[in-house]
Amino acid sequence: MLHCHIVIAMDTAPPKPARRIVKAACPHDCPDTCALDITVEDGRAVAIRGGDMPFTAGTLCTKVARYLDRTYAPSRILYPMKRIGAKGEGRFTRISWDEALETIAARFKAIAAENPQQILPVSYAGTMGMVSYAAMDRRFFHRLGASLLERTLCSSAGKAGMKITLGGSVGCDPEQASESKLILIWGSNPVISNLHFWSRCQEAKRNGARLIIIDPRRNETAAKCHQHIALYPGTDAALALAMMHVIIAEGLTDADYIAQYTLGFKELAQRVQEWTPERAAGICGISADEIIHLAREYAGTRPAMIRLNYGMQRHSGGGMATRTIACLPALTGAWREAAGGVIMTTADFYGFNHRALEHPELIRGKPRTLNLAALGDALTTADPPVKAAFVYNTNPVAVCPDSRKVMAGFAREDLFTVVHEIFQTDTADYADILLPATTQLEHHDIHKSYGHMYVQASQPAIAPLGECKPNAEVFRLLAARMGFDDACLREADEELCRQALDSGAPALDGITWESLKARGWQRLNVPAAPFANGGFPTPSGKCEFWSETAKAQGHDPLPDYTPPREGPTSNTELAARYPLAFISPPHRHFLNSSFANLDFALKDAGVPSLDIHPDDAASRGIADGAQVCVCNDRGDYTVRARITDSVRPGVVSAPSVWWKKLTADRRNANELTSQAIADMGGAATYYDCLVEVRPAD
Ligand SMILES: Nc1nc2c(c(=O)[nH]1)N[C@H]1C(S)=C(S)[C@@H](COP(=O)(O)OP(=O)(O)OC[C@H]3O[C@@H](n4cnc5c(=O)[nH]c(N)nc54)[C@H](O)[C@@H]3O)O[C@H]1N2
Ligand SMILES: Nc1nc2c(c(=O)[nH]1)N[C@H]1C(S)=C(S)[C@@H](COP(=O)(O)OP(=O)(O)OC[C@H]3O[C@@H](n4cnc5c(=O)[nH]c(N)nc54)[C@H](O)[C@@H]3O)O[C@H]1N2
Ligand SMILES: [Mo]
Repeated sequence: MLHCHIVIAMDTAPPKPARRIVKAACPHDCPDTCALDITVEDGRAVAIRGGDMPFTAGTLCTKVARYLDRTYAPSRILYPMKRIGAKGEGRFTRISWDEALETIAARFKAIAAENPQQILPVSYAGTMGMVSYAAMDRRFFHRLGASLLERTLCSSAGKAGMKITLGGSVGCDPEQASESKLILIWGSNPVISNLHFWSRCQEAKRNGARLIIIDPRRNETAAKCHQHIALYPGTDAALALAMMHVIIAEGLTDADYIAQYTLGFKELAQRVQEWTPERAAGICGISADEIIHLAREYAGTRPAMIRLNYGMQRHSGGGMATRTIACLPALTGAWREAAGGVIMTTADFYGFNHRALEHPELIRGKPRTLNLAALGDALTTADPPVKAAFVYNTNPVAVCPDSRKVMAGFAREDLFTVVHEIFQTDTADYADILLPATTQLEHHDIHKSYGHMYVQASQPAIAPLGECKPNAEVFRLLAARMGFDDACLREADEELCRQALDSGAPALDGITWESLKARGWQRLNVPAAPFANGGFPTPSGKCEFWSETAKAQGHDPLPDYTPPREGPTSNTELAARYPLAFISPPHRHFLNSSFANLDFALKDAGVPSLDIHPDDAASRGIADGAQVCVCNDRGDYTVRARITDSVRPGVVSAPSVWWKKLTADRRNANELTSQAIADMGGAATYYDCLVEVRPAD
């Protein structure tokens, strides 16, 4: 009997669930764009690991290692909803997709009949996949005749600066950094925001390289570098000009590289003559000796890599600063080695077919362009007014500057707002119609990176949860409801992935959607040392110290220093009232405002805080751990003071971006930041911001 029972039990035991590994890519806005291996059992994702793409090599950051908690979070939006409370209150009731699409189409048709430019797409970088970021959505809004949006929150100043000097968003390969002997980490915090580049730095360090970081605060990375140069925010161009002064004055240049592969050396030499180390030292708040030693060490070490990152270009002069620093490696010939040169973003190496993805020819006439960095003004003062906003891939109420104005805009009763989201963000609370979005595990996408040289295919591991839909699907459905019959508004996601690769760019030779899917990733065909023999994508093909492009845009054709708009020496009137420079860089446990609603990240993150130097705290009667009010003319918020000499005197720093509604005073750092734009690229200037800090009563 017993024997028989066992046999029967074995026969009826459920079959072992089929286990498979799906290759995906991290969609988040981070230079690393990690390869992901998702383990799926019975239709459920059960594990996430780093994939075998060489740059990210199997490791993930602490946030994305818990991406399954994001995908399966109980707080996900799973169904379309309509608002039943006041704007901003966050009360909704479930509706069908049919009702949601019908409501949106009816409102869009009515508004478009008056003037379609009264409709504004509001999107940014919630996902960096080409299908979800800029494809069917662009086609839809172009066909509709909506206002265009300049997407400028992050990097457009730096990209514009790079374009002037190097011809585009190109540079050396960050993966080569392990072979460098000197790495300048400039306006960058790789331990927090570029983890796999930091692994390369550590390898280099073990091989005897020196690491020097240039940053107003001793950030998490600075603590692990050999030297920290704590300059005043927004003064990097002055430092670079003085470095060039020393390099040229002391004959430390690579005359042969300059002669063959650069333009305008004579004019540059003349320009930097006036930039003595003493002059720059006064502006940067560092010593002339620091500058002289840095210049000598930089020019005298091979290979030498500069890792520029976006922190240094979130300033009024961010474009010019990037343009200026980018001149350094051509002066010393650092480009000759694969592990030398400068890199801010690798994005332009890809050569994806953006025209095919976005169909700009669907734009009729000349619609106006509104700038996301000034969304508050766009929603409150644009003429003709914005009457409908379709928000996706972004949480503007939390992340856009001067956010009191952004909230005032979204609170307008006459504004019709659609939000397509994974979670009920600060922005979602203002939606009239709230639509459920898929996470990366639930849709196809194709990825470039801005911090390495690999293309990746991201494949769905699981079916969409609830009634969630990917971005492209929502715009296909909406196009159909609007009666748009263009064939390109019906193309499927995988078709879009193929089109991204179909550009004829040599960098994409041998890379097809099918070959990408098989392996998950492929390296671009870009040589290890791309500019060893010149060949820059500038009009002259050379590194342009003198730039006609800059001149045509109304900028100085030569490298220069543009002071901060809100600086203690450049704006003394404002600094008398608000003497502290306020920066609000990425938090270790958040990804902009993503993850900032998830229990695990909030638990690790603690409470909103502000780093302040002991001298600045003492003169204001601020005790460590005290609640302080940070204020300027734009707004104020309350945070806990952390007294630390990791920020230089005169600078305060508040890790960001918190969801407003999850903080005690329902505010965040963007109460303070300004809508003023940078010198280039229409870019936001988050870190060009003066404040005062006082004990909160
Ligand atoms: N954990 C985590 N990782 C992230 C993000 C996140 O939110 N969290 N965000 C992602 C995104 S969207 C981006 S754009 C990147 C951002 O990452 P980075 O490009 O590295 O930029 P930031 O972190 O803004 O700034 C880097 C450093 O610049 C410093 N800095 C500020 N002003 C100046 C200045 O005037 N000069 C110099 N030399 N330094 C200055 C800051 O103190 C900071 O330490 O990180 C990505 N990765
Ligand atoms: N004070 C201050 N403010 C800053 C910064 C700072 O350093 N300081 N950094 C700035 C920078 S560098 C950046 S890049 C911006 C980032 O600003 P955003 O691009 O707005 O980034 P997130 O805050 O991560 O919000 C993205 C939203 O997109 C949603 N999302 C993700 N995937 C999808 C999808 O497939 N479909 C849809 N429909 N939605 C999706 C996410 O759930 C998330 O709520 O913030 C800027 N704001
Ligand atoms: Mo960013």
